[in-house]
Amino acid sequence: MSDPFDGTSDFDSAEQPMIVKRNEPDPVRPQQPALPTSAPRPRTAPAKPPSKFSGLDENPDQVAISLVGPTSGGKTTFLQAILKGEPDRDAYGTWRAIAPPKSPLVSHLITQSHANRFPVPTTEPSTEIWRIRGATATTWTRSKWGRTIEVPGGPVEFKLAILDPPGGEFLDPTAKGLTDQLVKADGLILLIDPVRMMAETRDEMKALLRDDEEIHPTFAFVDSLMRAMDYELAESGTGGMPQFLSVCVGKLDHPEVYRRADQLGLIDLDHGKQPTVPSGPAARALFENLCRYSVNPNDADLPGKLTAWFDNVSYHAASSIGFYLDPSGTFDPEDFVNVTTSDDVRTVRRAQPNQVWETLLDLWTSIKETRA
Ligand SMILES: Nc1nc2c(ncn2[C@@H]2O[C@H](COP(=O)(O)OP(=O)(O)O)[C@@H](O)[C@H]2O)c(=O)[nH]1
Ligand SMILES: [Mg+2]
Repeated sequence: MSDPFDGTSDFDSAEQPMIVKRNEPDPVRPQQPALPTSAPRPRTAPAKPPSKFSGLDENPDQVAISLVGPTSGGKTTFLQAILKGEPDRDAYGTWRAIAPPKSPLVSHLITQSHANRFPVPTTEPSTEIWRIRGATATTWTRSKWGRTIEVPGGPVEFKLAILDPPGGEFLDPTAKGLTDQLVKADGLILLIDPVRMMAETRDEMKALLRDDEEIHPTFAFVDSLMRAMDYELAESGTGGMPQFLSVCVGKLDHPEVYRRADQLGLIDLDHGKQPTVPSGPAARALFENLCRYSVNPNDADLPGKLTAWFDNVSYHAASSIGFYLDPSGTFDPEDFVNVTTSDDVRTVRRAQPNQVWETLLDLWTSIKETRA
């Protein structure tokens, strides 16, 4: 049997992006977003200190979510995917991100997206708020005479607090201006970068970094971040971390990451046009496997630490660029690598984000439902 990972994939043919026909929705697809695996425990929101970052103090009743992860872990690309993609409409309704178009971050993300390129590494810290606005999916109910009535989804909005720092900023627990913003968020997406954890990809990761850059091990990053947030929250006297945490394994499209997930039997090919690792137990199993076999032995302690710190943890696996699909929109296990490299320039053949919006919306749903 041929091995889809034997290096014969068409890495070098820089293809033009092409239009791919949307598949019909899967009729057995659930109509509502999946709930996180562990039912969130209701808790009283702690008194949060007032923010210097104005956007987070406006509409304090509105849920705010922020994205964290080590340098080069894929945060900026995840934001690019939010701008580019949308969630599965059948399950989540229609959503969009309203972002300041003239901000250097947003204009850069859009320019790079139009050129099918990854964003260049962040050098200036960005702090801004994006409004995530949607209409929840239409549902149907039965009238007392047995007629089917359409109940249109309502408009909803929450905040995505962008704290996109250049390398290493989160590692200094005294670095004000970042951790004091993070504690205002109701939910955190912790982006896990498998490429820095897996022995198969570690050298590739090093090659992508500049000479003066070092790879931050995942455990060291998360441990420092939690200690800094704990210090910020000390005054409000909470028990554990009050935020809802979504642990999101990123870069699923990477052939080695896909191979690991496939070997573990976690890939779902039946769900639609792209392979996915379903949120919940499957994504958790991938995360735990990456930690246990990480090139950095401390990472093995990460799953246990996170569940000790946070009461509400959910698990996802995503790719900001998605798998390459053939022009008919079909996944081909012999030709799914979505990044081509030519003269050191990395081009995305066609970005179709995988589970990025779903990760964001599942987290928002679990926060909203617990608060209701
Ligand atoms: N294959 C793949 N590579 C990714 C993905 N997201 C990010 N990367 C790679 O990781 C690098 C760093 O990503 P970036 O978003 O700048 O990380 P940040 O420092 O956390 O903002 C990118 O230049 C890409 O090479 C993804 O979804 N798939
Ligand atoms: Mg960045």
